[in-house]
Amino acid sequence: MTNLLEGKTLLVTGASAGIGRAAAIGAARHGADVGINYSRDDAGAEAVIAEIESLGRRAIAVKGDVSDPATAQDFIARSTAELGKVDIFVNNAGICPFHAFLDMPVETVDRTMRVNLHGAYYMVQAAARQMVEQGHGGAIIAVSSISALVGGEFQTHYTPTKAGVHSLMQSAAIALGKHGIRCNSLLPGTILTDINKDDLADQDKRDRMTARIPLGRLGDPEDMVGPIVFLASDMANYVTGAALLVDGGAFVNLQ
Ligand code: NAD
Ligand code: RM4
Repeated sequence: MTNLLEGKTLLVTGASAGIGRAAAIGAARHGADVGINYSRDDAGAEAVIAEIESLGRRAIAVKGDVSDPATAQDFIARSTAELGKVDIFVNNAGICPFHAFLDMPVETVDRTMRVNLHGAYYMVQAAARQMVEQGHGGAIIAVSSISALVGGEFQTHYTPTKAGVHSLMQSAAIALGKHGIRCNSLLPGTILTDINKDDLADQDKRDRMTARIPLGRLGDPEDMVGPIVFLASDMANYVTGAALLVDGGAFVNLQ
């Protein structure tokens, strides 16, 4: 294991499970102290904190719903008070309640936009303010998606939020470049987590999705760790406004 994040403090949202959990623990393995936001799962968050501490790193969990702007202020303030600073911010929290287009409930559209897009905006802004105040730059990574580039029949509310967070990274890269803060998007393909457990319980769909992937398998949260650590680390010093597709080749596989 490298120490690419030695001496850095990384914060990540929605990290009691899935990709966020893998990012939090993976960053600690690479030397970072870690603050996690989570919405509901106290036991999951406690387990992540225990694992990070067992690696000899400091960790804090702060509960809160990212769709509330106050959660962003609270997460950044309490993490900074506990861990001293914020060097890297990973915006990961997200939902995808799969549903058909023509009868999509208004509440489902609103909630998905509020969590995925508004939540990202408030969090990224709060993290950036802290980084600017500290005065030594930083790195921001948004977990966008392959769905920023391609559509989904049951994701008409979701895919615009993933295109939106990537667009947020592009504009933030411009706004924050003068402060030495890099902003990039991670575009995962289909990764086996709770978000798509029900959707992929449909074996036909699962087989179709797998068949599209040149590397021959769906992704695992652990597959996201290297790309996130790279974008977070000084190895990516001249990378900003970029998007890194991590999908086993699914996107390019037309025929
Ligand atoms: P997941 O369901 O395991 O994780 C989502 C996390 O976000 C959970 O910990 C959940 O509690 C948290 N969360 C949900 N609403 C929240 C809120 N209001 N406030 C705070 N936290 C909240 O699924 P995942 O696949 O790990 O998803 C993480 C991110 O990765 C999401 O943004 C998702 O869009 C993105 N993504 C996932 C895939 C995939 O195939 N799994 C692919 C591309 C992008
Ligand atoms: C991703 C992508 C995956 C889906 C998840 C929920 O962005 O569309 O295929 O399973 O979202």
